[in-house]
Amino acid sequence: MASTLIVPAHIKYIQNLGANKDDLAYHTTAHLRMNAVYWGLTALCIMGAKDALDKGEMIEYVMSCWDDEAGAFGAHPGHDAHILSTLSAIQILVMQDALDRADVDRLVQFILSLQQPSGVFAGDSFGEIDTRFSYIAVNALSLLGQLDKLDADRKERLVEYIRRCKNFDGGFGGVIDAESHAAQVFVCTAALAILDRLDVVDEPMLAWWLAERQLPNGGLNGRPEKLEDVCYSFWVLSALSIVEKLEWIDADQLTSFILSAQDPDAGGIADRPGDMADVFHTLFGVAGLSLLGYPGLIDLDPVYCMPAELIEKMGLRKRWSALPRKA
Ligand code: 3PZ
Ligand code: ZN
Repeated sequence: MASTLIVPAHIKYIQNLGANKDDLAYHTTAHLRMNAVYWGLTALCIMGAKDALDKGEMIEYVMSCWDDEAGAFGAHPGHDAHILSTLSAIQILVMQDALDRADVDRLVQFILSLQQPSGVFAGDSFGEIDTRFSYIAVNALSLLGQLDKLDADRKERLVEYIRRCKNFDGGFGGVIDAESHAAQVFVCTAALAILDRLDVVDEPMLAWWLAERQLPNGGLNGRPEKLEDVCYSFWVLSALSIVEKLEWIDADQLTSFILSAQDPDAGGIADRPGDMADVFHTLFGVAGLSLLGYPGLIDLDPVYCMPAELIEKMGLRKRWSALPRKA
């Protein structure tokens, strides 16, 4: 079992993901491709290896996913636009310093068109709702420098909807009356941070609920009675970071748990030890390690899940804390 982060293996793993275009897996995951590119690129950035993928090719791929009818990005060329692939595309363009390629006005129109009368955002024109999409909307508007297009009335309706997703335990659910779930806690807390409305969060109660997610094996679960999973390292740690209570979990134990989910041969990180690695858990594993102060990694902004230096430079930094990076 690996006791350190095997950076070269993970870089190679991410480079290989796009290489086998004849693989069945490449085609069955086309609906996730734009997100996968963001997950891979961000993981590389955190490991200080941003240039391991070709920048020009990546930008052309993103632009080939533009859905001109909708005015936003799909997950793969020819796919319908969705807010999730649109945020990933914007994040990639920002990280590759190519946001000038985006049609900002049409993107803003697309995003605003998804807000429902209740204040919440849908993911696409078919109208599935979930607080995830509200976070995605404010994150995307903010990265585009257009958060002011969410006028006072829209903003108030959104904040009220998020407030109504808050539960007695301090956590948040994905819709009103849904049970608290760590991923929903992250999206609601991060959305409120971007909107400068952290007053809505019951911070001590939420930090307590988040700290209780750590299990005896060091891993974190997403809600009571569930199994640990590497991706919750990020959902839970980022929310704890925003409420400045990262010290409430045992960092050494969680670090060991994440490291034990690595595939030391093929590279990549799985949801838990022994399972198959994927790019999603590879990103959220290294993102968690970055917030835990793991040596040699780049600082991550937990609100945007992008390199902290970049978010700072764009003037978008919100309140959060990280553990001191170890030598
Ligand atoms: C995974 N999606 O709906 S998904 C995702 N999950 O697109 C991507 N932890 O087959 C990968 N579980 C792997 N590569 C899993 C993204 C989910 C999250 C599922 C998962 C993660 C445990 C069961 C939802 C941002 C975007 C999307 C999500 C969360 C955050 C799957 C199952 C679902 C999905 C994709 C593959 C196992 C990778
Ligand atoms: Zn997971």
